[in-house]
Amino acid sequence: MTVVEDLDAALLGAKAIPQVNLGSVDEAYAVQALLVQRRIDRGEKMVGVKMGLTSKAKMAQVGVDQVIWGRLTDAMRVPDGGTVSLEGFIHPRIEPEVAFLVRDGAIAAVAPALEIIDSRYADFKFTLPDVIADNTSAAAFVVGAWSPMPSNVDNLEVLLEVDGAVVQAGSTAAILGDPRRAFEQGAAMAGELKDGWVFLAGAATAAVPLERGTFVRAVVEGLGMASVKAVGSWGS
Ligand code: OOG
Ligand code: MG
Repeated sequence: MTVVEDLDAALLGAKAIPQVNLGSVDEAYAVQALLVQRRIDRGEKMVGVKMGLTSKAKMAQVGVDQVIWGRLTDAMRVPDGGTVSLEGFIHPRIEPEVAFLVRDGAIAAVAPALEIIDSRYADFKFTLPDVIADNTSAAAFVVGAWSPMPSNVDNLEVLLEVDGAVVQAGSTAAILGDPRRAFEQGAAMAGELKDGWVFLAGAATAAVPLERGTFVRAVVEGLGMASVKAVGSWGS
């Protein structure tokens, strides 16, 4: 099987595969495009772009120190305050994000967000090309209420709470110094950002395992929160 088929089978069967050790970043983005195209062919729609490894906390957690980007589809979107079924995930983690709403190639609004990542590789272990090929571990995301862009978006406190307890704390300053920089880089890397798309700037803190039955919130100073409840169990 090809790498695209292997990654797609891992996604559909919720079963991790060994690292594939792709040779180059260009090859990896080509694999990602084909992988997501399979989802589009199954009826999903592109609804945005996500950045990955835009903070040192995230780079350190996965041992890869380059900014990457991936694709978001409507099937990954979970309503704010809704529930997400862990059925179908391999070993999900959750992390706090800042989301931007795209209009005319620019930022039209900002919202607190959560991303659920679920590497299709065993033990969440991958190289830079491998994680790019795996659509940057994208699995699901939640976007809170949109606000107009505040004057300060580069130094807002970010909290990740599980069942009311703070488990990660950081600042939007951790996202390339300013999450708007992630937007600029993402726009250049993705080549195109369409009106109405969601743009996730990348987590400001490390991710934590997403456990069944837990209620998770991302709280971003001045912007409010995004929340989700995890139901069902994962793993095989
Ligand atoms: C890669 C995805 C990174 C982020 O916000 O930095 C990412 C991973 O951690 O598996 O989504
Ligand atoms: Mg993320």
